[in-house]
Order: sequence, then structure tokens, then C-alpha cells
Amino acid sequence: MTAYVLGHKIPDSDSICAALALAHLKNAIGEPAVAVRQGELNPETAYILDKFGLEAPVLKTQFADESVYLVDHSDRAQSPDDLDKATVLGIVDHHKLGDITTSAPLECWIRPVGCTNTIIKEMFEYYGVEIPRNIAGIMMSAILSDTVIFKSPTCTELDIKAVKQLAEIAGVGDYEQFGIEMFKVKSDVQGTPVRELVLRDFKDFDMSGRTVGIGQLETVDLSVFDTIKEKLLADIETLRVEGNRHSVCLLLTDIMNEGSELLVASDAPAFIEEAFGVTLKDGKAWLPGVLSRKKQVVPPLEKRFA
Ligand SMILES: [Mn+2]
Repeated sequence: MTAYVLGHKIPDSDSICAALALAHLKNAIGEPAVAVRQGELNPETAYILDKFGLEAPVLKTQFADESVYLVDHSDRAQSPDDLDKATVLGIVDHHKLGDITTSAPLECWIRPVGCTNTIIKEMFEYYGVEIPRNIAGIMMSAILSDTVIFKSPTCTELDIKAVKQLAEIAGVGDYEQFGIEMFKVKSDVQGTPVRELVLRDFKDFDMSGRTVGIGQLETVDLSVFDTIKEKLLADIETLRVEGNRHSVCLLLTDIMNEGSELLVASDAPAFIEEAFGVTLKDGKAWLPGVLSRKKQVVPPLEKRFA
């Protein structure tokens, strides 16, 4: 039986590239697998797949009576709605352990590294499977994306080592320059509808029974948001009400100056202020050094909501 390999809802580059890479590895070891996606590709991921000549996984959101491998998440909030009706064969992830449970033993590769693709690279080595040039290219790209070209506090030596080796296989000479080009694509927000930007990299978190949505937009130049910041603020408030969320936070991350502007819509903004030790001004605050949602934004919020 063919297993489906899928990343989280509103997939980012890691979720898409990890699904493709793991499906390739599974097939290579005689376990039929197909990569699928739970949502639309973002422009960065489209750029990566185009660059290395790979087709996007097909869209699939229902998995009743199917077998699945989950990559880049282990939270029900980020999984397919009917996951309970599917068999989870395995999880490959680098986030905090989520709330997915299974009724049968599963294969689990969860490590505190900067990117799921770093773990998948180790899996290729474990099974002694050669990584094809184009797969190596997308794996390298995903690691550069997730680690913000090694600047994120989530980045480990293993991630850097993986990028160097994958770049060599993929025939990419200057991987840092490649990473900057990739982030320039990510920074291009001109003409994109505000809601699309808010949801481009958006995740809902269950924080002690309250839903908190956190979006992040990474850019090489924060000034691209100058003319739309007020619209972004208005839209996250609409999104908060629509989704019955306690709070919605949007991080506008400046990867060159290494920090994020936090935009907040909340029932109780004091929760957010206390979590980060800041005072919001018109729903905004600068968070110096904050690049990682996973390591620097979710934990303090969860602590405050506990
Ligand atoms: Mn990831």
C-alpha cells in the first residue's frame, strides 16, 4: 500500500521539500510513497522547485483509511482534519513534540535541529541511499530557509554540515548567495493581497485551550511593509474574530538586521506584552534578535498562557 508523505497545513519550503525527499528515500528502500501537500505553495517554495526542476506534490487533504508519514510537525492543529481515520506510519520533525498519538507503533525521527531536511539527510545516510542532485538542491534550500541562512538560533552544526554536503551534490557553488536570492523572492510582497501575506506562513497553536495564530513574514528589507502595515494590523484583527482566536500575532522579520517587528491583535494584549516583556504601541513592538517563531516566540507565549 502506498503511503502519503505530508507536511503541515499552509506548507512552507521545509514541509514541501521534506515530503519530496522522504518520499524519494522511502521508494528507494522499497516502501512505496507519494509526497502530497495540504495547501498552496508559497513563492519561495515555487522558486526552489523551479530552480531544481521538480514538480510540486499534488494537493491532498483527506486521508481516511490511508497510511501517512508526517514531516515538519506533530501537532493535530497542523495535521489533516481526518488524521484520526488514517494510520500514522511515522513522523520526521524538528519541532517540540505535539499532541498526535497513534494506536500502533510508529517510526519516529525527531531531533532538535534547524530543519526537517537535516534529519532526512541523516536518514539517507542511515539507509545508504544516494541523494539525487535535484533532491539535494531542494533539501539544501529548505535548510537555508528554515535556519535563515544559519542566522536563526535554531541552527545547529549539523544543519551547516548538511548544507555544505548537499550544495556539493547539487552543484551549487555559493550557497549563501543562493540563500540571499531565495530570501529576496520571499521578500517580494508587492501586489500580493494582504490576507495572502498574513496567511503565507501562518500556524495556529493551542495554548491551554485558547487558539493563538502566529504568522511570520521574513524579508531582507523591512521597509517593504511600510505602506501596508496598517492594513496588516487590521487584517489580523479580522482573522482573529473570524477564527474565534484569542490572539493573532504577525512577525515581520528582518533577516539582515536580525529582529522582528511584532504586530498584535488580541483579546488581552497584556498577555502578549508580558510574554515578551515589551509595551505595544498601536499594536506593534520591536523584538530585537527574534528570528525564530519556534524557539523565540511560541515558548514565551505558551509560558504566559499556561
Ligand atoms: Mn521546518
